[in-house]
Amino acid sequence: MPFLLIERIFLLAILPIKIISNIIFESIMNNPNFLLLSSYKKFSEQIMIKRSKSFYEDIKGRRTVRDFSDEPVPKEVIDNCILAAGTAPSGANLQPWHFVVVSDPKIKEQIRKAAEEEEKEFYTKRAPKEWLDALAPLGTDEHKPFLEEAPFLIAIFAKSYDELPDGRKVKQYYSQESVGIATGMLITAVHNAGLVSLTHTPSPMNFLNRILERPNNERPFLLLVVGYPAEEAKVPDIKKKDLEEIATYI
Ligand code: IYR
Repeated sequence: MPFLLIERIFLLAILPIKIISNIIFESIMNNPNFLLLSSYKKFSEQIMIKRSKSFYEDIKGRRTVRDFSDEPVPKEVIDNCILAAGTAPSGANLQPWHFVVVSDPKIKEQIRKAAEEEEKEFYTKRAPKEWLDALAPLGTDEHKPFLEEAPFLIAIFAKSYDELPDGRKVKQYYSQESVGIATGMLITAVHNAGLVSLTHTPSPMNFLNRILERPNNERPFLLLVVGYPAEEAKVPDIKKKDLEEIATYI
């Protein structure tokens, strides 16, 4: 009997604490914190036109480069570019990306070896003629020396789900889209910093999980090769579509 009494008193004491903590939890969930948009700066129409034009003029000079110099690049530049990519919008702000920055020559060698094996299969067996014809203007083949020559390889992984420290799985939303946006911003940041890059997509890329020791919930999205262009670097003579071809205004 006294035991039951103690239990009852204990329950009575615990109950209000539980109720209050539930109310606090609910109010956090239902009332997200909002801050004033203090980072926004409005420009005049004239300045906007000037800025948009000058950004276009600059970004249209970006080229995908395959001839890299081995000249070292400060790590801080890469850090800043990844921080810029990390500001990308993402599904439910879950930021479903992970960037692995490779500068270790031994790891680069392993990546080159594995990529060239896959690429050999691709160019000699897997790729249909139609695909090889589409690639012909780029002059690509299974040889990927840039994977060892360039100072940095950034392997971008997309999380299909996230894992909490206690092992619970957290679903990610629009992971591919989010990581695609972040990768675009990374490429832009690298260009803005004064470097060149190559979006390399050996297919399949599962070997990146093995070599870079990434968990199963991360899938390789793209391998970005980053550095200075080699002296006399050449790029294919290809054109971008005009505005009328890529946009419709209604
Ligand atoms: N992954 C191969 C083939 C390749 C595919 C596309 I689509 C390209 O735009 C470029 C290359 C390679 O990297 O050579």
